[in-house]
Amino acid sequence: MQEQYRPDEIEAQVQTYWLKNKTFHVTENPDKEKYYCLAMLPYPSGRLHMGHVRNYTITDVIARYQRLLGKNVLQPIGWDAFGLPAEGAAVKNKTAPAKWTYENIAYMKKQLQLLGFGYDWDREVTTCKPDYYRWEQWFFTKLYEKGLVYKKTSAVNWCPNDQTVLANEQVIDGCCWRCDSPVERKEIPQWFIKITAYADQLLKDLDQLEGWPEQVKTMQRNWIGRSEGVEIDFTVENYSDKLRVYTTRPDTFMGVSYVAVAAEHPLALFAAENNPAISTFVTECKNTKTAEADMATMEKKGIATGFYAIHPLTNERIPVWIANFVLMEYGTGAVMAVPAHDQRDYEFATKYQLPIKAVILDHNQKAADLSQQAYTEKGKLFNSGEFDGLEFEQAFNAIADKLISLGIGQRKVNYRLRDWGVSRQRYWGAPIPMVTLADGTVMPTPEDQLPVILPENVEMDGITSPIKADPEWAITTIDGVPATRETDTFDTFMESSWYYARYTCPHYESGMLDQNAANYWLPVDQYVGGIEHAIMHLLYFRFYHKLLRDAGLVDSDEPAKRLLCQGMVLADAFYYTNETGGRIWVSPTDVSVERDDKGRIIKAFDKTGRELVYAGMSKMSKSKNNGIDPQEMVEKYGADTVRLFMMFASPAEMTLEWQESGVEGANRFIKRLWRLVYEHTQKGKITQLDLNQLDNQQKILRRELHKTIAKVTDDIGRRQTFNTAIAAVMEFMNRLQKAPQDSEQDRALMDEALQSLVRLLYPIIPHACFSMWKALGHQDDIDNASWPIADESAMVEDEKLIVVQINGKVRTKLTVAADANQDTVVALAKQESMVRKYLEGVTIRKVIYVAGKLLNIVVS
Ligand code: ANZ
Repeated sequence: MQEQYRPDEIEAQVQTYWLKNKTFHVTENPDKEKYYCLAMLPYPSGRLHMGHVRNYTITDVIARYQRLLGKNVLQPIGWDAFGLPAEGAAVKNKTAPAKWTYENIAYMKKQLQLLGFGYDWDREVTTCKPDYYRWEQWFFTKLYEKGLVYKKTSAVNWCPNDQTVLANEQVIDGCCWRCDSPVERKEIPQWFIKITAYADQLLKDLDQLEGWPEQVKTMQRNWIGRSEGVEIDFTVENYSDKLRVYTTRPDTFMGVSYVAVAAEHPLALFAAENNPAISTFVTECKNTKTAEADMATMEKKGIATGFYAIHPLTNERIPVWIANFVLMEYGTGAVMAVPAHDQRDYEFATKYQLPIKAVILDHNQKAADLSQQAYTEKGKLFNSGEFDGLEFEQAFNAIADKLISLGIGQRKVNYRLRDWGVSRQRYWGAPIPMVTLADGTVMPTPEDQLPVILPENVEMDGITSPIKADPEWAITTIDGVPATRETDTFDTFMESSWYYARYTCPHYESGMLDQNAANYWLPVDQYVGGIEHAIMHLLYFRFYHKLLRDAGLVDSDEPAKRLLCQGMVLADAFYYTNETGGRIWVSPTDVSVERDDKGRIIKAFDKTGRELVYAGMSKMSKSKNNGIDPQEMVEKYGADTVRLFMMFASPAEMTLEWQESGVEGANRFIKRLWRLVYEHTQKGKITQLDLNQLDNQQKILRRELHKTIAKVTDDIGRRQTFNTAIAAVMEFMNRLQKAPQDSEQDRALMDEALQSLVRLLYPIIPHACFSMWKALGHQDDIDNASWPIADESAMVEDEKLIVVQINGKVRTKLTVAADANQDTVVALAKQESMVRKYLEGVTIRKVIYVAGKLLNIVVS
């Protein structure tokens, strides 16, 4: 072992060794308990950023810990390689998206290896390769055959100048990113997967996911948005069809004062036929269609249709309006408006002077004040005839039953979740494997023609997808019949929805999944990723697992048992203001700072000495130029230091503030440990630890050691509070460094301690621990060692140190048996000269004893 800690040397050596020996390669072994530890796969953007490093470090720590527990640990990695950024980069750099992507992968793979993550590289999956997406295409055709896939026209962003569809990211302030023309909405046919058929299961099974953060489950529940309500049919004068509305508040039925329909509703279209004002309004709504999230806050607009519906219980005539806040895609596309108790209806009614009729009493059992807003809470009914006095539940049921018995109502469960639109009009994605025959028949590409390969060697003009621009690409024949291929590609969420399953059998060629392998490894035991994926990715991921299950490919209901969402990485941000008032952000690595005595930044300067404004800590981002390059940090301090700092600086789910001083502290800690191991091993042979020979101080040190082992085990394994685990090790290290090394038993104890510490830290700083483990005398690699086990008997305190006070003043300290009672402790105290002295000639008034800690004798 070298005297100096040289991370550059040892890390390179150990990494080469791991790669050469395939240390982290695993196969299915039924005799061993499996553990599947997975990080969300990266998009190959070009370079790793700190967010990646944090994600993969946490995952690697868990994987290595589980490995030392003796489990068969699978930790794979791959590349989410399709996607829009590659197209932009290809145009900019005059290259092809494939080439750009593969180069990035090669570079980032090296970076991952430099960080020492224990991946099974034989399982690397690259989603843009045909051997991967062929199965995605195959599965899609199976879903089509099952009736879970359909085609529907749906709106896209359309640039009229470039004659192309734009992704949402390519629309900037309502204009095309390239030519700045105003973007229009256009309806085109697109493919959908029926995720709504699984809405109930996706909701219900959230309850199984005990190891998932509540926050994520709540977000998924809200996204699925189950609601129970009633559909009610209204008769409309001079209109042959019934007008069906969906409401979750049938209790407010007697307060309905108008009905509102969506601009695309058949009644609206019918009304528009002979009315130019209505027709204009309908077109306007179509072009300014807003996201559902904005519906509550957007300005309410509408127009009367001139039609009247009949309230079935009061027989009143109520006007039918078209309103921009009613969505055609939700419920029936029509609502019964109750402005007294619904805020949107209220705003609309106020604007267009429609009647507002209160039917729910407020908390004081009075009619609520409706002068400013609707009263939306539930309560007792009034103004509702036979239903007066009923509370929400009773009212809901009574009115629903009444409408059902009249044959104009039915109970209905609705979901906010929409079917998954998977068509993208982009090039860099997996081609959708559908064909249209000459006679117009649409069908899936037959299995023997899969995969439908995306050409990689293309030239991008930056406007049209090369497979759409090429007149040849789409031409094919199916059983001799001419046919054209679909030129749209899949949403890239498709690839990231099932990669976790393919990792279990990445080279399997006879099918999408090898069921033996898949069912051995799945479900994932621990999934780690960013909270930004709480909804879309994690929902598709869960959905896909159920699809795979129903196709007989996996036998579990959910893809991942436990989920950890790591927090963001923040760094200081600095700027100065230029002549035109713009902010120029300066990278924190180019800034020198002055701090006050609390360590707060008070002044900052760039390299030229210009004074900068300190803008606080914020998420590392390009826009604030405050990203810290992980590779630079690894080159400067070593991967182990970066890993240790990241795991120590804050709990995994919380934000992490990048502080170079903290990184230096982490580095110093490893050096100290290294030094301790070095000095210990330099002293040569060690005798066997003999518990009977240990003196009191040695017993205490050993107790601390085993308490540390127990705490670290619980912190890493159960609580996943890695930072407190590290803090415990550091605290123990401070004691250990001061421990005498005079006797043989001192040294034996030191040996036990170091052997344990090196394993406790192995998940976090694996390279240094790999070397130290060898130095501590092991032939075999630490990667195959077993996790230290806390010795229960060592943790039992057989003696306690009692502070003895007379009238609250400390007079002495006393070592007593741990199970000594108050009388024994008092008797022992009285024998001490320091105590006797103060008890002479006085009367004991009171004795206060805090078991195992303190004895206070009150005298006068
Ligand atoms: C009358 C009413 C009275 C309503 C009241 C609410 C409060 P959730 O819970 O999300 O399912 N609604 C129904 N379809 C709609 C559509 N296509 N576009 C916009 N709004 C629609 O919401 C159901 C409620 O949202 C329904 O209950 C309906 O308004 C409205 F005091 O009916 B309610």
